[in-house]
Amino acid sequence: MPETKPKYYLTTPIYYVNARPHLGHTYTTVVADTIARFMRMCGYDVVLLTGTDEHGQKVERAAKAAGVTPQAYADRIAGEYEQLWKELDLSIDRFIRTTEPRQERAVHRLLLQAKDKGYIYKGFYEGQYCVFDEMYVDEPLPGGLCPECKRPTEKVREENYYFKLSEFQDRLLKLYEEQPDFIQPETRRNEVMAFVRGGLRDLSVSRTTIKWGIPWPDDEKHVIYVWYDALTSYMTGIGYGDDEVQWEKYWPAELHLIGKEILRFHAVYWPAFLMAAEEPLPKKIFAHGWWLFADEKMSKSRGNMQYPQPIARTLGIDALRYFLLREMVFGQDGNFSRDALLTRYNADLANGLGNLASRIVAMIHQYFGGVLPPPVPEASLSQIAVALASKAAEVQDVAVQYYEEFKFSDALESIWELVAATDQFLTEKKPWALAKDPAKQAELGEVLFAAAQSLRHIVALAHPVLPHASTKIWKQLGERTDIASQDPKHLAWGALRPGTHVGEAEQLFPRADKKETSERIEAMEDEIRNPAGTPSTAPPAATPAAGAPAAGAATAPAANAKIGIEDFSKVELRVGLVKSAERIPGADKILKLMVDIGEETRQIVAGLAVSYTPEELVGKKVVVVANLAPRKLRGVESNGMIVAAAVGPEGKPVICTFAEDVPPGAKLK
Ligand code: ME8
Repeated sequence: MPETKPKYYLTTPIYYVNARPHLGHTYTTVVADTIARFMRMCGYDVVLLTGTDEHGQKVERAAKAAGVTPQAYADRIAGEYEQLWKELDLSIDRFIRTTEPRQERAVHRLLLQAKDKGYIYKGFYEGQYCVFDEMYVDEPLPGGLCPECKRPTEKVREENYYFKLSEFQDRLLKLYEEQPDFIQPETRRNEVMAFVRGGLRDLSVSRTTIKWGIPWPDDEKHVIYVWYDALTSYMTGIGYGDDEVQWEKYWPAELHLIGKEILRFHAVYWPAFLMAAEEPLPKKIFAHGWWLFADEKMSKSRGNMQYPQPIARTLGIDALRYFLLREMVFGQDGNFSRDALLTRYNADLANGLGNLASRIVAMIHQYFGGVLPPPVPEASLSQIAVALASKAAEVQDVAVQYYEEFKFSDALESIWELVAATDQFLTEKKPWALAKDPAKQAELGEVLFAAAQSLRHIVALAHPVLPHASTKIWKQLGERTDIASQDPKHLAWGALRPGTHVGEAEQLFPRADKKETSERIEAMEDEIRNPAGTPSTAPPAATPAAGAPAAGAATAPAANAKIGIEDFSKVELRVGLVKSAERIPGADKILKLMVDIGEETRQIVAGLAVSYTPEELVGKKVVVVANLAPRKLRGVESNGMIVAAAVGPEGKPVICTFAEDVPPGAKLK
């Protein structure tokens, strides 16, 4: 009989498609991915679900403003979510869109189960409605403002179906008391309990004023309340009403991860909906805090969003993950700043882990020809490395416990204590000095053996947060096993066998120049925010800075990631002859060029105006990226990109030339 793993089902919120994903959405999804990876390492059969919430008035209005149908709008933004999670390489097992047919079947089923038990009735509502929160407001603040979001509410009058929420007050309070960790953190639990103790009113679960939603099962005038719809997607995603085997296997969810602003929907309405339908309840709801920007919640409505792609494309996916999890205490709010990001990156990743790993691997090459030396006999081991071994064991216990408690920042802090202890160990033992004395070969071997074991512990423990870098270091250490299936509770000191051939040393986190990197990130942010415009602080994407991936490239790998030749060969580089060049009114950094690339003459918009006049460019042979999808810069279509070096702190573009005359259209290899 194959051993059956215990299951662990966790979810992120199902994100609204009224705007594109930003760093806040990325945060919850990265946290979920980290937990999923940790639980998989611990031997669980993990299912991680995310998705998009596509119905309701918000989406209806956003689509109208964009002049497209709600479905077309939803398709576009849902696609952006899927694409982003792919680019960030998140280990998502299920993606649910609430406009899928299976969702309608599941919502109807859950609703009818509750209706059959007598928890749904028809009534009449007249009062205020908050479109932003998609909810009725029984007691608006002065001026008719919503007490949740402080935005104006709208007067509505409609016939509705109601859910008898008022009947669940006692059962909900009993649930919170009997399962104290149902709502976490503790402060949030207290808030919810106070709210429920204050009394619950029946909840309207249908709308006649909105068309964009799942129709009521036997009354087409009504659509189902968007939160009833969205919450049910946690069940649809694992087969409710569709695939009984999957459903039975994975429900109830072990964890719903959410931001604190949607706690009431998850901790009050959701369990009540499930109790009414007599379905099992999720085990835990964790409401985390917000990323703030300049002390305000980062949100689409405030327009102060930061995006994850510029960070991932500049510093790497793992750097983004590390920052999000290390900087914010899970459960509390945290302020985002690029300065803090780059300080952490340089201190903890470039100078910290990256440097330690490349030093250890390089020294094994330098002193032992790339083969891990054997430890010296037991007696001297105790003299040399026992303190480091016991620090590794202690950090292992502590970090695992922190992961289990979702204290990611603490877990990383403790793992980095082992990074510091290993650095300190090398500083004290001075392998470079031991190497000069032939009588100290055994001791040198012991020092590097111990440092490598410690590094192995570090990367295994950091794997849930740094999946890519940890895997690379793991392989550099000569490990053939899969790091993702190491049990973090049982890492053995000495598991790395003497005689193992280590890989090439590689600096995984090159030091970042703070000013230049910050400007690059900002320029890429600008580009995402205003794809048709010119970035305000750096050359536009038509001339990528040296080493910087093109802004807007959907799946550009992290700057420090290696690509295979098959990836490079996807880029079609050709010699181009500039036939004409002109300025674009109102844009002082870019020029519109007509470039002969052999079979055709292309219009290309390039950020070369800071370095060249139009006249200087005419007649020049340049390198053109010929197979780039067309894009608009300042409203002018660009069909390709001119390759240039980015020089100096401003990234001044300098075009490439050829040592000999070459015909336009010649391919570069
Ligand atoms: O609320 N800081 O969708 P939504 C941290 N569709 N996390 C943030 C954040 C920030 N500044 N901004 C957003 C909805 N988030 C509903 C959910 S679930 C059945 C339906 C994250 O697109 C956080 O997880 O507004 C928050 O709860 C979620 O995005 C809200 O996403």
